[in-house]
Amino acid sequence: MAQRKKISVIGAGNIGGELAMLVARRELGDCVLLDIPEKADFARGKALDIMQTGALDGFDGNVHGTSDYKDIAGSDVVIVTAGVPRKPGMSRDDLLSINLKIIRAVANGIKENAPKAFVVVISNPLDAMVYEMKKVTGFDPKMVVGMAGVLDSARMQCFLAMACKCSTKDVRALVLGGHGDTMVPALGYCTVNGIPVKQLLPADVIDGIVKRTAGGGGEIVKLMGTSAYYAPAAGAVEMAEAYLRDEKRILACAAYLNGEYGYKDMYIGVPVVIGGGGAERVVQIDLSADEKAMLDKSAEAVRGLITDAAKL
Ligand code: NAI
Ligand code: 2OP
Repeated sequence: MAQRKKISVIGAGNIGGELAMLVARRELGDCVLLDIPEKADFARGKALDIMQTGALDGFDGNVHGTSDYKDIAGSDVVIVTAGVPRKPGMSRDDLLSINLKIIRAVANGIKENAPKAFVVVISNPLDAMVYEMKKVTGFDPKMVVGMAGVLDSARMQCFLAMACKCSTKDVRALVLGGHGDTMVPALGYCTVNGIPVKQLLPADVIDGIVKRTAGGGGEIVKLMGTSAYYAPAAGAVEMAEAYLRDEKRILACAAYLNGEYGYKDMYIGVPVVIGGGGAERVVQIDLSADEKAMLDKSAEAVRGLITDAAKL
């Protein structure tokens, strides 16, 4: 008999709750929502709330709240949102020491209980956290990826659609690099139904959109007092779905690089084919000299974080 897929979400906070809802709504499989023991009931409550939504909206699947890592056994996908989000005035990098301890504990839980899972890390600072996840689990790097590029690209698509006064469905954007102020919008690959945006918008408007994209997370933190969660959850589900359904999507993800783009032994946002084999292949694209210089700067910033993390 065919078995349902199992998707575990670590951290039942803002992103985790929205993720569990999306997993259930899209009927990707059964979902486990795990948080620390003090918040086990909170996770159980969210799980029940989501299952009751299924009775109204007509979707099936179990959602189970817990704090017991044994419950994630046999997971096909584990999505990690555990950690502290930014408060106004904080950078993602300010979260390094606190979230590093959390990610190490979570990585051990996944290693022991779900060794075959495709792991998608969301916790910040993203590129350092996903590197640590791979290091502690010792998993094949194809099975450990970070979610940020899909979110940053979606933000840029949204701003481009607003400026072009057109549907976001027709807009494609590609944002590479680390998930921080040094992210790199690859403008040559940003199009509206195939038309390069440079032909549709004046340079100063595009410059404004590039800056707004890089500050897109901070803009929301300032407005809400905490970080975004709807779009981050949607981005991670897109990656999980590409794996579960072997879609071979080309998505901007933080992937482990072993020489690609000239970087070794680090995670950074690049286009990656996501399918049943995980992060199956890094796609190498041509970048302008300016874009490559920006990517080098971004890689340097990520390398600095990884070096700091190794000392903690
Ligand atoms: P939140 O505070 O609403 O939820 C985090 C949850 O993690 C809490 O329920 C907390 O109890 C739980 N947690 C803490 N330690 C844990 C542990 N050891 N095991 C299991 N659960 C644990 O935060 P939110 O808004 O859901 O954000 C989560 C993370 O995602 C933050 O680090 C944030 O900066 C990051 N983020 C990343 C984005 C990206 O593009 N990669 C975008 C937006 C946020
Ligand atoms: C975001 O980009 C803060 O990483 C978080 O929304």
